[in-house]
Amino acid sequence: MGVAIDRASKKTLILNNCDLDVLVVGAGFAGLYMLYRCQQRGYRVRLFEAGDGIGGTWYWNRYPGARVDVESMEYSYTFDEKLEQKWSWSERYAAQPELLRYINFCADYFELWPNIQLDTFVESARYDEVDGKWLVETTQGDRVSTKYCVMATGFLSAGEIPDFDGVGDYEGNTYLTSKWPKQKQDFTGQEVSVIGTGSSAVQAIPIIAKEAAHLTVFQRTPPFSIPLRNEPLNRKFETLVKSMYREWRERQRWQSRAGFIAVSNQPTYPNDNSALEVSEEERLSDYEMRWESGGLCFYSSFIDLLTDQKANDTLADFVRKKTRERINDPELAELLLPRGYPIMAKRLCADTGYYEAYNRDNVSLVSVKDFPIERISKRGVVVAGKEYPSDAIIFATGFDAVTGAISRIDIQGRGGRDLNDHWQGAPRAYLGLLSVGFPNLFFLDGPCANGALVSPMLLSEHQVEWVDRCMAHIGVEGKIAVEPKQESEEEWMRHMTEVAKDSLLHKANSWYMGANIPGKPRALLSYLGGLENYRQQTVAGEVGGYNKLKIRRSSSTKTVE
Ligand code: N01
Repeated sequence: MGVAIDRASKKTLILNNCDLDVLVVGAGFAGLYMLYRCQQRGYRVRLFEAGDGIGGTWYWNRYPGARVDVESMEYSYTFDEKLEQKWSWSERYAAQPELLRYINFCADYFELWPNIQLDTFVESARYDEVDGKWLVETTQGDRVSTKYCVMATGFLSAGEIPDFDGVGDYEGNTYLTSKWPKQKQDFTGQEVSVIGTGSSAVQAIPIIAKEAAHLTVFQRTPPFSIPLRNEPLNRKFETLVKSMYREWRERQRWQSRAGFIAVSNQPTYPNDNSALEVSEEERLSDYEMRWESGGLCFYSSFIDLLTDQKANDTLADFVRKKTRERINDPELAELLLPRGYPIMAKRLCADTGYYEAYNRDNVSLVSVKDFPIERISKRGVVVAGKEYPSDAIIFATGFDAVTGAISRIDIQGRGGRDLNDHWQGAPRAYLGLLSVGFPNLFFLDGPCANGALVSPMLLSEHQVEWVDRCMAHIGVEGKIAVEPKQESEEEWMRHMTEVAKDSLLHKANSWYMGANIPGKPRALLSYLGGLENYRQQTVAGEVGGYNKLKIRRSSSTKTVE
């Protein structure tokens, strides 16, 4: 097939009528690993990426302060022991540029570049039942046919700016955290507005506050945020992890709730006790230990924190008390303290100096909970009739999460059925991997899997390996169509509902529920059964030669039971 990209000049070839075994869409961690597995199998494979660099979310989210909030030693590929030993992180939580360096290093190391085509946005994919192939078209004019198509488009990749009146008339500069310019932006001496207080804003605000003449933050829902406690990577900790990486990874996979086990530089097990069945002393001791460790380790605290409101309240009260201590002005603290929804029902934030930024004279907060942003004027942001003049407005307003990137592609399956119609009301996908009526179309980190609540690295590796085995089982020769049986998809959807029935996630308006996007149906987008359970369910889906799938070869229809 030849080389798709000259990496130095970034020139791409337009592919016309090219015939592939596998097309991978998206060059984040999941897509690149999928490409690697396909190359290892010797498939005719190509990866299309919309950006002019690889890295997915870490390519686009270049806003000041962007860094991962899962520990670097755990947020890295787990499938290659040599790579694990070779790479060394500089910080406990790597910043965006270092993550991008790591991803590019991996692409070099695994020799992925020849099959990566950048600057290529997939516009449509239509299934041709006669040939058993997907016909894929891109905005730059490629037309390829492919037996399998793997959507590795990411669950936080479709950035969203709310439809504020007047944005088009605004005379200052606008920014979207999820599509930040490549060049450093200098806010020195400027009046800057930030809209939103989710994870992105919480990271960006303390840094922009130090630069801007004045920073105004528009907050609709106060987040729960835990100090990250980032630091240069502790070399003893690195040596410890590297000396037991296989065991560490197995514990991440099988004996953690969300895919990470490091707490205070030690491997730990999740706390399987109820927060309500231990003494207050024991409960507070667990919370204190996690607060001191920092970051997201509260996800592996008491087992009922996300299913029992009273248990949840104990942690929410603890975090509010700690947070209050970080804010000098008690009135301001009341505005910043999260209330009215369970802690962790929206994604926890992890910050470096977020609340302390509000102790500065040049930072002010405008609550838009009761008085929403009215419009954007020529000069700034208008709330309750008052204009807040701004030289720059930063939209830290999040994503059309989980389904957004897929739904922006025109996907038509068997009989011309539209994927957006199939997912109307709520997305449906067996194991989060395949949907009825869309043969040979796999989703990675998509809806109905547990991308939202576990370490995405572990989930995507597991899914890639599942897809790889499935494709190898079925093969790439001849005419093939694989999709879930109708009853398999329905059974998975029932299971998803069953495991979520006691969850407190329903009590918050979050991207987990699609509730941050006006008009998006409110539905749980992710599987809440936990990583270990998901892995067991997917492994069970492979027994008996994938007997939950309908596999058709050539012109004969063969249902593998
Ligand atoms: O987006 P968000 P994000 N008027 O949806 C507000 C991951 N991530 O980009 O909460 C006023 O969390 C909205 O208000 P509300 C992580 O999984 C990870 O920050 O809907 N405000 C909210 O405050 C995270 O969860 C990392 O009431 C409006 C904000 O905009 C996910 O990405 C770093 C509004 C959006 O927050 C998304 O995070 C960054 C309106 N009309 C992100 N519309 C790390 O690894 C929206 N908002 C550290």
